[in-house]
Amino acid sequence: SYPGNKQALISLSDKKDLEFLGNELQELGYMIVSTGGTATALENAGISVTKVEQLTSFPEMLGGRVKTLHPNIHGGILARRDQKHHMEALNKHGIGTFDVVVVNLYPFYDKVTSTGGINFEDGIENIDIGGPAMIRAAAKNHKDVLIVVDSQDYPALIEFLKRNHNDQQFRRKLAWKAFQHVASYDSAVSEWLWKQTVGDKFPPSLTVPLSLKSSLRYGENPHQKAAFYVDKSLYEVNAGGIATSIQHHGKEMSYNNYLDADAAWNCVSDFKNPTCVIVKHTNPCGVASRNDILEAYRLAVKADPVSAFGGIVAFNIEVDEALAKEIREFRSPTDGETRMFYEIVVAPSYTKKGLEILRGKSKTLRILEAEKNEKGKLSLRQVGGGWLAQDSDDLVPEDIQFKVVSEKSPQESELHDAEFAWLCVKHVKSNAIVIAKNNCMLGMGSGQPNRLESLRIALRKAGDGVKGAALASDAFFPFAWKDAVEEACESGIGVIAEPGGSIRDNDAIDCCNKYDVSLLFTNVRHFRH
Ligand code: 93A
Repeated sequence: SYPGNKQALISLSDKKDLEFLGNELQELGYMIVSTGGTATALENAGISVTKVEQLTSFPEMLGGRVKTLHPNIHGGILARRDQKHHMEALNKHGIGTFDVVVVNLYPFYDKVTSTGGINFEDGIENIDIGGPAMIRAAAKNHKDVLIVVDSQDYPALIEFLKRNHNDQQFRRKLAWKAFQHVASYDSAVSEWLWKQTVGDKFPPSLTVPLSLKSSLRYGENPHQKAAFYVDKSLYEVNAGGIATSIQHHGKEMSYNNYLDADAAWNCVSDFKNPTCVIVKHTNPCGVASRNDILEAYRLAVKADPVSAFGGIVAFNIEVDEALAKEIREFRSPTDGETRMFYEIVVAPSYTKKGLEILRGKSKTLRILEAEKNEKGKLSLRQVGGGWLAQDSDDLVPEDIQFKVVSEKSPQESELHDAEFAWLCVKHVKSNAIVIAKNNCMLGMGSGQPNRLESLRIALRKAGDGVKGAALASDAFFPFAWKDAVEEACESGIGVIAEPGGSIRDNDAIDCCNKYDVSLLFTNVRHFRH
């Protein structure tokens, strides 16, 4: 031990930027103490390091299970510098204090979720014990020990040490982050163990800690305070989605922006062909798929230009120069003059030129780059005093059988239109009706407590386009005659897709037969409350 010297304890599984950290600490006069692999990596980088074994006079034991769990380590972390008897005890046993502790943990989550997975014993071996003990000890004693668990914080740590100004707020923030890190780690372990116990049975164990990503200016309305939390365990492995998106430009994302961007991104990600989705208030108001993405964009706007104005535009393919220009220049079809205005553009990637052009559209336009959401995730909704959990609705038309129940069978193109409408309707708030044709949404009705009203709204929006188009309904029609089915048939719709399952299904079938309309039952419902 080296009483009197400034000491840093470093034990890292993820050795990213270790060389930078080691060099800077050495420069600042720190003695560095490390565990096996970390010590080797430091030595290889030409940085002098003391091995933990030299301090503990114990070898790493039990195949590495016991490396740092020793009073010579934990005494040096936990001792209160302002308590005489603490410091006397350290002196008596020749233990030096640690001023800086830098630890990240065995990559448990990565290991157990790696393709193919790992067996139970290997899972157990990957549960880090010594690491969290050091992190918790240092975080508890943060008044005198700086605890760093994220390589992104190395520069700030070095800055802090150089400034040599005892800012307790900085120390507390690091300690907060350290406990978040350990909590997220432990919840990953507990969730994995739960799965080892019950298999993939529902419900899952829900211990995922949420980590503050950012405070938001306000919530849905200016008088509501708000913040954005991310699922820490997912965040760390980058499971895609809006929470981990990169913002390249524009005004700060708001609470409503996140909701809308999420809706748009989820919807556009469901389509395979090049697609543009425009969302307003979490509902897609324009959807079009085309090999020519410029045309898809124009069609998506034209579906409902009034709603699209101020909306969120999402693409499932890269935004290049030509597309960015089109987004920048396109004039509202309502007056042919006003350039379209948007809150957000979200896409999987941008070319350099594309990004540059979009940046020029407006100062405020938020430009997001997002990765596809992983499927099979939990969907959580809050209710007073609790949370509702369910599997996310991952079904796409390929998973569904469109069964013909009418006398008339749809043509190939009509069936395709029905599938397209079906994929759109899944993303519209219930009661949801979508009218589509030729890979383009023509009209939609959303959120009405009465399905007939949703239908009428959708019909009005679709206008003349209704003739021969496909209609999708997220749930069955409770009534047919002199109700939604008959009004749809009278409007000239060519094919209707709905789940079926009503006690009046036969009325719907008879009605479609009377008007010579094809009716498809999907057996699947897409309520979206
Ligand atoms: O097996 S442990 O639970 N027992 C320990 O005493 C211990 N001390 C540090 N794991 C332990 N560690 C972990 O080793 C750290 O959390 C870190 O992730 C890793 C660094 O090992 P190395 O420096 O040998 O690569």
